[in-house]
Amino acid sequence: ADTVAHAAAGAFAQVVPDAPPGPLIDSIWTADPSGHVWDGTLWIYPSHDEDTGATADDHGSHYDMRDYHVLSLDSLDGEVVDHGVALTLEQVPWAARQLWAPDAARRGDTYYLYFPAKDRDGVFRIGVATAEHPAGPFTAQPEPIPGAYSIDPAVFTDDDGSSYLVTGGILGGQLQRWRDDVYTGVDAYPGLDEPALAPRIARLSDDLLSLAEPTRPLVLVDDEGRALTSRDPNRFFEGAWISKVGDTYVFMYSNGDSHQLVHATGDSPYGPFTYRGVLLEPVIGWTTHGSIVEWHDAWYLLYHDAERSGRDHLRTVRMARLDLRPDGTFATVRR
Ligand code: FUB
Repeated sequence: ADTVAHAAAGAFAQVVPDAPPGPLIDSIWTADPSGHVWDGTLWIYPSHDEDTGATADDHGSHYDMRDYHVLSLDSLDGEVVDHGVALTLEQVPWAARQLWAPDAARRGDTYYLYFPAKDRDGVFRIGVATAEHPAGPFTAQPEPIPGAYSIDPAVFTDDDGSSYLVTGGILGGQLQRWRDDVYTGVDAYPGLDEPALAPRIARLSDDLLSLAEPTRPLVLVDDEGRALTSRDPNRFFEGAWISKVGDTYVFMYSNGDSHQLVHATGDSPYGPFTYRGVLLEPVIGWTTHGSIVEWHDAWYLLYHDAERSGRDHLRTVRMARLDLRPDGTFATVRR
């Protein structure tokens, strides 16, 4: 893969910036950044947005991505490196279109890229590909991961070495078309006063290529332990991410309609997670999605917006410093 260096000018915002921090990269459109610090380097696995001419609709057909690039950053004031194409749609035997938000993991000397794509029947599945280097090139497994579905895979590895895969997204992400791990093809949403659709979580097998157990719902609750309902503006929409801060598990996600990232905390990766508030004020653009990384003894938020293009599906990855409060929650990053 060809390697291109790009200055990360102004990439690091204060907690309360006057304007969004500068793009991490402006030579390509990037979104949905998943960050991992490995051997001191921040590796970023984003979606690679392109304008292919696909018609916009409620199912997100215009998010018509065809490959992945991997980015890296060696130091806080360093340059963002675009390591070029790491995996293409054509290299995934089962995938037909729409390489949406990815994540990555490492075990031993092997790197794993998890990604959603629509199969030839138009159903979002979750794939995995492996590489010997964090930037790839990645080789996809011939079939999607059995039992995993919908979009936005995120892998969390706990202190005991167990890794968990969390997925899900409603509307274009098709979570509403699954019941008890079976694809129904029917859009079925709970009533407004019923518990909202929940993302799905399962422990991964030791080789990180399959699920070790059936998925279960990751439930979000309010201060009184009641499940957030479909009516709740902070119900889960998409963009799951789990971090561990001390002994507390932090679940970050997009609540969709308000274009915010929000967060919840819990005592187990399986949840339940109690809603704790807004992490990032509304972005420009319909979607928002990101990750939390600890790097150089500080916490950072990676996220995207559509401010630079003015078009929902042509997005830009940014990074802002997070302020960890004494109670283990994060202060809101204001824009
Ligand atoms: O990038 C395509 C989709 O948009 C992602 O999978 C969602 O999280 C949203 O950001």
